[in-house]
Amino acid sequence: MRFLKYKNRVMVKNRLVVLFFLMSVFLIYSCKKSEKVSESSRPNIVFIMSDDHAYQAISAYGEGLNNTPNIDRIATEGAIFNRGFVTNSICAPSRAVMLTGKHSFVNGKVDNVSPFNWDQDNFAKSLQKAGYQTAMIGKIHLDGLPQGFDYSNVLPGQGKYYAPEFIENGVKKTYPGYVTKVTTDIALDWLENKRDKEKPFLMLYHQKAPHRTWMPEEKYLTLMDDKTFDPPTNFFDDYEGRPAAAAHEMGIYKDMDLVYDLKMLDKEGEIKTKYREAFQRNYDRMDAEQKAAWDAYYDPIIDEFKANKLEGKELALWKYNRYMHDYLRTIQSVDDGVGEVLDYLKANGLEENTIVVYTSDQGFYLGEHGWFDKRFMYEESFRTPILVKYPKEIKPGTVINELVQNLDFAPTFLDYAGVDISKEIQGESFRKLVNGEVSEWRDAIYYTYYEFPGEHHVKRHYGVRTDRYKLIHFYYDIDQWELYDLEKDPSEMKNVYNDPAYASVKEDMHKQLEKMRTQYGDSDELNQNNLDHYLKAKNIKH
Ligand code: SGN
Ligand code: CA
Repeated sequence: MRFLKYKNRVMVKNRLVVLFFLMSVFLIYSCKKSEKVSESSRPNIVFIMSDDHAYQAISAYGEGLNNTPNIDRIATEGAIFNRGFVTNSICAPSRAVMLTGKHSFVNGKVDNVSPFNWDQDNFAKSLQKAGYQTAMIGKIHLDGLPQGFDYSNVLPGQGKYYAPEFIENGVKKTYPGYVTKVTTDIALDWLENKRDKEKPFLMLYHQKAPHRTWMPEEKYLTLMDDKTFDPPTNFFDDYEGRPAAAAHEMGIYKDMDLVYDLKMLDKEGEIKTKYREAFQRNYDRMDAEQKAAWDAYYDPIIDEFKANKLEGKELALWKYNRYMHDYLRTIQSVDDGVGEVLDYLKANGLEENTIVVYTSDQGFYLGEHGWFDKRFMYEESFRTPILVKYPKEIKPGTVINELVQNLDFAPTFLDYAGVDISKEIQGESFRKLVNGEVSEWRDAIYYTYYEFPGEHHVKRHYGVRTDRYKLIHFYYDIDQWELYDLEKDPSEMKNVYNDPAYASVKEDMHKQLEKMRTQYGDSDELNQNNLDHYLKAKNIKH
């Protein structure tokens, strides 16, 4: 009996061991299998962003200023957004909004001066946790080591056009050559040699161009040289009824520096301007060959400029044309880079399962209201280009006219990757919108801007935009309300806030504004806090 009992026990034990073994094998196999299946189906994401790229300067938007065949490919093969907007039209805050999916007054990066808290959640961190390989390449404009990235190679601050410095995983080094090309090469190198090819990837590929001071790449110095650009119809704006706009310091005629912005660095040193030395330092970064190409192009223009002694309207139009040529030339190199990345994806069988987004950190004025730069809630800087392709899901030639904001990128990427979207995120995924699967979408968007007193003199403001109307409140050293009927006045030349014909629109828009402020958690008190911090950081006495 004893022996039988023992034998039984051994048999049971053996069976258990076998069962345990089989279960383990099954578990290991099934886990691996499900991991593989879900990982291989998760889309890769290439998030391309340039700095200050106006939608007017992308040929897919049809303004006819230039030709960007590669950026246009994203629209042709995917979707173009006609009402893409930012929440705060300035560089570093815009990047913080994109990463966190939260408004500036929530993520804390309200202006280019305030610090960014990398410890808070961002979508790259979430994707990394979910098994993505992540990389951040190019301009980030947020101090500190980027968090959420397996690899980072970023420009310090604004970055330089020639012989740019980069910070690779925290270590500084200088690259010879032109920044746009260098950034593209780093991106291609990461795709080909540095990432773990077994995992889905997220790559933020962010160009410095076409940011001021618009220094073109050698090969594009003469691009469109025979083209004369006509300025927008409101180039000679008198800012009537818009005192905040009148207070600007971003006029092409009034504020552009002849040397720093317009490259009139004469060898004789006769053209003396406030920022001549600063431009000399940028020029000196070029090597001998680059300088020779630069001089061959600009020297005759400088001679002609000195001989012609233009004034008034003629001088304004000359400045506008110099600006447009340089600005658009820097974009041509950006477009080349987009082409190289798209070609890489195609050649490596990654095209079908990769989402490619092209956008800018905000829009930009190309002479509208007589301006360069951004910051205002007026259309050209409030809007931003957004083009998205994802062959697996998005129909070629899709056009989106709904109000979408840079606040929506984080939740959209998480949605595509099948990762939970935290309740704290304030944006909405536009995945279903692009697929035509939603019948309801937001009918208004909210905006804030804080960097005043500051460069370009754009006063603090916030506002709301619906499909047709826009209400803006400028505050701090001014208390000015503006209302625009975008259908009748798309160039925003006529402030109808005090027009009795718009009394009920005004009332509705005030209600909309309050609704937005409550929904997102903004208030006058928050504005005051942000203002106090800013003035302290800039050492300005209140
Ligand atoms: C620099 C530019 C400004 C620009 C800000 C912000 N001046 O200060 O013209 O408005 O950046 O741009 S420059 O002399 O340095 O070129 S942002 O895109 O970084 O927000
Ligand atoms: Ca910018």
